[in-house]
Amino acid sequence: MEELVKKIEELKRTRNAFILAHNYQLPEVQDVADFVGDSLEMARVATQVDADVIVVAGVRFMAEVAKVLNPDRIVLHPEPASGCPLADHMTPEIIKRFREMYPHAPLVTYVNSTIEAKALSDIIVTSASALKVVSKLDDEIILFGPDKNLAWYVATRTGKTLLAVPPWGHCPIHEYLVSPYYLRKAKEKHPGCKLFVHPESPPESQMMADFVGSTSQMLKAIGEIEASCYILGTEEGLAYRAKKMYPDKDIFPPDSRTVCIDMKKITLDKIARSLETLKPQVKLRKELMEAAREAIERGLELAK
Ligand code: CIZ
Repeated sequence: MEELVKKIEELKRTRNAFILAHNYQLPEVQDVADFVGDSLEMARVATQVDADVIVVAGVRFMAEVAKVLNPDRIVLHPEPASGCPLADHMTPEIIKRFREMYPHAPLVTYVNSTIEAKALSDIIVTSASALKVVSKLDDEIILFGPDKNLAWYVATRTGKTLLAVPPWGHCPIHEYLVSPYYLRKAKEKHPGCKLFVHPESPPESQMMADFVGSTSQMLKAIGEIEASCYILGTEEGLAYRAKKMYPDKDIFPPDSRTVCIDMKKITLDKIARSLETLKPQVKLRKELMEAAREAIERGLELAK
């Protein structure tokens, strides 16, 4: 592994490349990255880096966002099969049906969505920005997709009506493995720990939590909510990042099976190969990129 890391470091220099990694990536991928964060942070950093090549260690929609915000740079996604089942719930056909039924409601779309869905949306949010952005809107009825649990989280805190597009959209990891059943087992295994839960988790799990927030908000909250140990109710990669930031605290994922297989498809050897060959590059249709960029930028502006 040491050899591979050296090779990647060398390729980064020769290619003038920058590696962005999501908080859910494999530990060794997080360690080799120039920046690790959530998708909002990754999107912001992507626009500021002075690199010819951006490597996105994350799922497909994250690589697409990096390309949309950096259309003139080479954006590499080392494993194009790293997708997001949550994103796939919100198809253009479903969006059209809801738009027809609620022609006056804005469509606020979670960043975990396809480029086609983004291009049909008014505003793009992340789990870190959704609450702030929706609170700022004058509208009381809002179409929100594709995550029904995040819609519930925002609706309960803003008092607005968020119609989930589609009503069944969910992330399988959060829906089934950050469920009350696994959280109860985690609390039994680690008594006395604070329980943090991601808003992609079911309402019943959110109601059990000491804190509900995005990955970046959870990392911040560990520093603010005093405890000796924490259970992070989200994909297990975040616990690695958190332990690096807070070496004196005990931090656990809810269960060893809370793993997003798609996130873990990005490996060091794929990153090295990608930097060597400058493939696979993210290529998107111009009109899709332009429409998506408008919605993403509106969301970034409102998130300020
Ligand atoms: O926004 C992101 O990066 C995701 C997918 C989760 C989170 O809360 O950071």
